[in-house]
Amino acid sequence: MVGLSNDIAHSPKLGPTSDGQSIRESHKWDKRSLVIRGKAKSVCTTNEFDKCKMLFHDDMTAGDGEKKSTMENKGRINCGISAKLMTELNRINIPTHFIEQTSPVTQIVHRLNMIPLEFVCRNVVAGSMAKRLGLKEGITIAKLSNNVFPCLIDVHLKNDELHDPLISQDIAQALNIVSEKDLNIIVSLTHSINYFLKDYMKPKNIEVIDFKLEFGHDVKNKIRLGDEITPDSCRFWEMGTGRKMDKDRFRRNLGLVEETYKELEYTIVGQENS
Ligand code: AIR
Ligand code: ASP
Repeated sequence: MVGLSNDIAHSPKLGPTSDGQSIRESHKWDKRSLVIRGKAKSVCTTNEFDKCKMLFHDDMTAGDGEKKSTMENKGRINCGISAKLMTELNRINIPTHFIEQTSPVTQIVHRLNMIPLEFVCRNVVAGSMAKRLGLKEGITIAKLSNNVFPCLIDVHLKNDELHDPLISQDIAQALNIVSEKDLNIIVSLTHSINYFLKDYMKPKNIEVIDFKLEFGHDVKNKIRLGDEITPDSCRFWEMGTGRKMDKDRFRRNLGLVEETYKELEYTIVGQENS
């Protein structure tokens, strides 16, 4: 997946270099006005150096952009859901980029220098994990691990050309993409976000199967959650029935994509903004 805020500060060139040097170019804050168009969002600088504007689009892609479509109201739905969830996270002192929602499809966010990694937290086997390991979707990680692990955290390198390969935490450090200290902070934040999300969705009768997070440093070098938390980036299953309430409806041609996104918007944001 194309990282948005990934690019906003410095457009890191990723991919191992032939001489084995760090694959992450040194970061310099760019004072020019920048607009970065990603697959589902755009980010632009504002006249405040430490803030950006994020715009949510109606585009819908899957398979690293191979499958493309648009869905009416998707920008509004995802903008509202992410704003609500990140507001709740900020409230419980989990630092996110979110500052305020300024229109149905725009947010003002902290400007972040994104770490080009995706952190996937899994509570239940699904998607690529099921495929890669030949496991049935739906087994909890707790059951799979005889209660040793409540969840798993996978790390992927953000690189569309390489199809966001799964890497290890060691590789991420060895390639100098993230320091050990920052990695520990991110893993701890990911666990906290998982507790929050599961607790928040449970009374809504929704199980959090897995989700993908992206982090970056703000201008004061503090690590914050960036990007989005939406049905594009999470798997949500209705409890009891297992009905899919996320982007798998689009990825797997299950139909009722817009209806399900709207239902989720109503459940999380409380009302439709239309
Ligand atoms: N994800 C991963 N890359 C992009 C996204 N959105 C999210 C999926 C799913 C989780 O990460 O939406 O919630 C795991 O995805 P996968 O493909 O590894 O099974
Ligand atoms: N976000 C990625 C894409 O749009 C992967 C996915 O969600 O399936 O291609």
